[in-house]
Amino acid sequence: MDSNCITLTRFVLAEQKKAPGATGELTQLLNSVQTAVKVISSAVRKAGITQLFGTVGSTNVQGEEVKKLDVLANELFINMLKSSYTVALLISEENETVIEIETEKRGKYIVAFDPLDGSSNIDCLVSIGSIFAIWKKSDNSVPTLADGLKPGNEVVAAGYALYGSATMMVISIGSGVNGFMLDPTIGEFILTDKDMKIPQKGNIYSINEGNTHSWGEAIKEYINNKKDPAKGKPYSARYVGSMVADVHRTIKYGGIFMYPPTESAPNGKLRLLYECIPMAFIMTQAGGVASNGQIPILDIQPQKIHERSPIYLGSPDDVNEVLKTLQKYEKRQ
Ligand code: AMP
Ligand code: P6P
Repeated sequence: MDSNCITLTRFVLAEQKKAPGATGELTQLLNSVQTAVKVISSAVRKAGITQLFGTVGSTNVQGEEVKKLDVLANELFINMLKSSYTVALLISEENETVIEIETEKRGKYIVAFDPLDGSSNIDCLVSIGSIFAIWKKSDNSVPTLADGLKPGNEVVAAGYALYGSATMMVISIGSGVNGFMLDPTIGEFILTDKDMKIPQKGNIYSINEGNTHSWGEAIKEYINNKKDPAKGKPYSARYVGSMVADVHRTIKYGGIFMYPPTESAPNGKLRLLYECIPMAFIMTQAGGVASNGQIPILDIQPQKIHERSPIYLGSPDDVNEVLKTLQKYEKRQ
């Protein structure tokens, strides 16, 4: 046992001490997220035994079947964040409208989160995750919906938890990306992946090829090129169907993850505020690129809390290649 191990709690506190004038509110907020993730991790790992698999018989604002673990994860995030006295407004994938905070409990941060992403994979034990992004409210006025519609380039911190073969939290507070593995024997996240950086180029593409029929010509050409030995060593295809798992692999190994527009999702399927923006913030901090096909994800001005966006993210060389192909077809129109 390392008597001087860097826990997530210790790491965040050390980072706070480098921030002039910091009151400790952001640290408290990040620690409340950490607590929610630890409980979710425990619930996910024993869901089969405690009858937490299955559905609650309702659908959420996205029209998706709500799983029991979705409800638990959402309640955990809301309760831990509300009781941290650090947030003014919450936006959850599971809630149709913004979640307001009682005046006496309000703090200065706004958090958008997907409490359990990839929940269609829960019952077959495939990796799932939680995703969050944190902004600072610009003034002390009563929080309104407008406070929840900030662009990704105003994010203060973002992160995800991956409930995979191990539980890992990957976070960025604006100075790089760090990964922490949960040691269940002591209930602490331990720094295992310091200053994560994505390779400049990879050899893996990640996209749902079941949608091939409804891709644009540019994506069809790009994916065909990745498979064509005449164009170079073919890439490997990897697709989990849980954004957190696909993005984490992309950061670790390089390559590209894409969810382009499709017939059933003309603006892409992934939600801008609590999937695309946090993942784009982390990817950018890790030296990668994240675009909606036209502009960086972080530059998009959100209009609605559940709006969707196409997303192309990963190694700079790979994302820039797909953007060049998109622009080539754009010019032809
Ligand atoms: P606070 O008053 O503690 O909420 O912090 C004010 C600002 O200081 C935050 O919005 C961050 O920009 C910075 N800061 C505070 N805590 C941390 C931390 N743990 N890591 C990095 N930056 C921090
Ligand atoms: P599809 C999970 O439902 C999710 O929101 C993301 O985690 C994942 O990347 C995507 O949808 C998968 O969507 O249409 O490929 O099943």
